[in-house]
Amino acid sequence: MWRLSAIFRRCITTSSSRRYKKDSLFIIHPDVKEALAGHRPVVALESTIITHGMPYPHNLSTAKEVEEIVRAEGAIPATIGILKGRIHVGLSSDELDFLAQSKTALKVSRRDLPYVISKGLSGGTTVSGTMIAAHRAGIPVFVTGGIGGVHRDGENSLDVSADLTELGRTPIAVVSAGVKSILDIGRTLEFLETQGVCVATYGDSKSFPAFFSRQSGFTSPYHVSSPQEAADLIANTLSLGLQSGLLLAVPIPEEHATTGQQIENAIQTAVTEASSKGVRGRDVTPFILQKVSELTKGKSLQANIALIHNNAKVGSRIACALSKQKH
Ligand code: PSU
Ligand code: MN
Repeated sequence: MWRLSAIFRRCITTSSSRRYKKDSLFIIHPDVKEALAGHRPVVALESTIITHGMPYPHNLSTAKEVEEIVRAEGAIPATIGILKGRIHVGLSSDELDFLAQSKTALKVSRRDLPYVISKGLSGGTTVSGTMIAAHRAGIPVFVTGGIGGVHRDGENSLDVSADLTELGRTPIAVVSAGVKSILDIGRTLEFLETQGVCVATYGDSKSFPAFFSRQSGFTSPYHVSSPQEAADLIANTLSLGLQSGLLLAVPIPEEHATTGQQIENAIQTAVTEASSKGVRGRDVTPFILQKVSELTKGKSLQANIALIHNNAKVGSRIACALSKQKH
């Protein structure tokens, strides 16, 4: 009798996640740890953009510039990535350098995490992978360039980024320049609605931005015009215990949006080439990004860098406004 009840107690107190949880899987950088403990603003940053989104050395310089912008705005940057099977929240300069030059780093979304960790591999975390780690570390604001979405022809291929389902299940605010027109923007917005994701454009436009251009032809469900208003959305998502994320879409600054039509043509060519070459699954987005940069002779890369800088500024201001609200 005693034995049985002891076993029963063990079963109800030892949930399977607790039994297998290893805190050493996460390494939180001391600066990030200190900021979180002091309830100071922290901004999470992804690393697939470093390992798969941009060529070396632009990937490294951009990653460092973005961290500097976050610091200049009064927040602490936490670039998230995987090194030898451990999830790092906040990377040192050498660690950033390693990921930027690595030829073997994997692209890590939710589904890749168990494998990469089991094998002790290294990788850049996508929006989905980064959201998971940021949430676990207690960082509600995450800045990136662009998120994944429903691919063109996605209604047939079912190529729908795990970023969208992650936004539906993890309460993190993702600050991005919207969705690239390499994707089906209309279906992406529909899917985000189904997933319960609160989508708002930041600034004075009501249009949902399309990464390289300020307009996508689609109106954003909502619109906020200050860091405070954006922080209110995040605070209320958290106080409602919604468990779903937010997408804050920041249009590319006007002065960098001029190459729109040229990039649009390059995207068309790249999407067609990806499909005729049989590029599939996780390779599609990196293939198209690289091709578009090549076709526009680096102009898309310059625009990409400019919008990430801007997102970092806006996201940091939102993180600062949110941290003031909480305390
Ligand atoms: N869009 C970009 N640059 C990027 C990505 C998307 O402009 O680097 C990366 C992000 O990490 C995003 C991922 O989470 O690609 C989406 O990949 P997929 O479409 O395979 O889900
Ligand atoms: Mn995909």
